[in-house]
Amino acid sequence: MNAPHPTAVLREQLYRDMAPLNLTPLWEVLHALVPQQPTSPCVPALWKYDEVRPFLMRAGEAITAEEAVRRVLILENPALRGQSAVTQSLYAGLQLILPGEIAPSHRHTQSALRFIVEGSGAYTAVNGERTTMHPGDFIITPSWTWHDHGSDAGEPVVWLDGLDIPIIRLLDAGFAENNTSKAQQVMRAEGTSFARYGHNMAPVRHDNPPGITSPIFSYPYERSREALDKLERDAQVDAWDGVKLRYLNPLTGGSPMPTMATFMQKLPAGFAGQPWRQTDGAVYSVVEGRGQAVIEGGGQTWRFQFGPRDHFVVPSWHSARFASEGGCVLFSFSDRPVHQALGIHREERLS
Ligand code: 1HN
Repeated sequence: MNAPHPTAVLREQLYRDMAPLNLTPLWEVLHALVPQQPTSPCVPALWKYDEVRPFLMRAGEAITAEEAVRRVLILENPALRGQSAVTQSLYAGLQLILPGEIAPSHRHTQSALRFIVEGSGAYTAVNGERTTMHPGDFIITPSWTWHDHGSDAGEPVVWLDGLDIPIIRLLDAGFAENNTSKAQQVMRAEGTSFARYGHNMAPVRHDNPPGITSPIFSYPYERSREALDKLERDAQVDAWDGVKLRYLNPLTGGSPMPTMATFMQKLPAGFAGQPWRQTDGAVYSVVEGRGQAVIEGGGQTWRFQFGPRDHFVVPSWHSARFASEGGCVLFSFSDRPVHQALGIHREERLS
């Protein structure tokens, strides 16, 4: 047997001797620390609503919204089990509220979005104003705003929650507080914020200077759908995205909240999209119609057949392309504003 090379011995001895001082050599990990391109540990994943819904309803029998505080089944990335994360930076879950229930008022530094998946008539209250939920509506709960949910509906209501929990955890900047009352007091009539800021107009002397979150907290599906339909008919359809719009903070042109961007897109009937990739991993909620996503990364290929209310995730720097025979509508969210604020956002259109 050959004696170990003297430099190898020297190095092993160095590593062992300095370990008690919490010192470790960079040169052993440099390549992994600074990869030539993103090597996300996340994997693409699909949650079929038909398979998930029975478990949501069982959760409805197992625990009340009030006892749970939030009755949610977390969509965990299969490669990140136990981390309550759908990507390295984002959390996603499906929340159920049953008729007559209340999810009590609280606030936290994590920002949250809601995308209504099933049922109408539940409400969310944010900063003193209630908004009634309808499928396809997009609702925001900005950082540190009081929020509670309730339901006077005659049916179960389910929505997708998207939060920046892993980002706030990374920064160790999480604070939370419970309200003294279960449901916050209503201070404004429903629809006031939308009337003030949701029609390409704003109050002349408003007390809301442009801030980092949108003054609109509910973006109705009706309006988004109308815009997509018109553009599908009358404008050029993008070969990668179909017809895709992003949601706005109308006072700044930026994203509705500082950590998450949201999008709604329509793939016309017969659409067979070109592939793309981007550094922001994204979570999709299928609103209407059916289609196919082909996602590639790390030498592997995933093919997802999706239909209404299904959810799927496209991790950072995986290539993705979409196709739809009959046409479909997709909502999505990602951490793009963070990438953009840091000047590290990249996207590529492949073909
Ligand atoms: C939260 O406050 C809600 O308000 C939903 O509906 C999911 C997950 C983690 C932490 C807070 C909500 C949440 C959450």
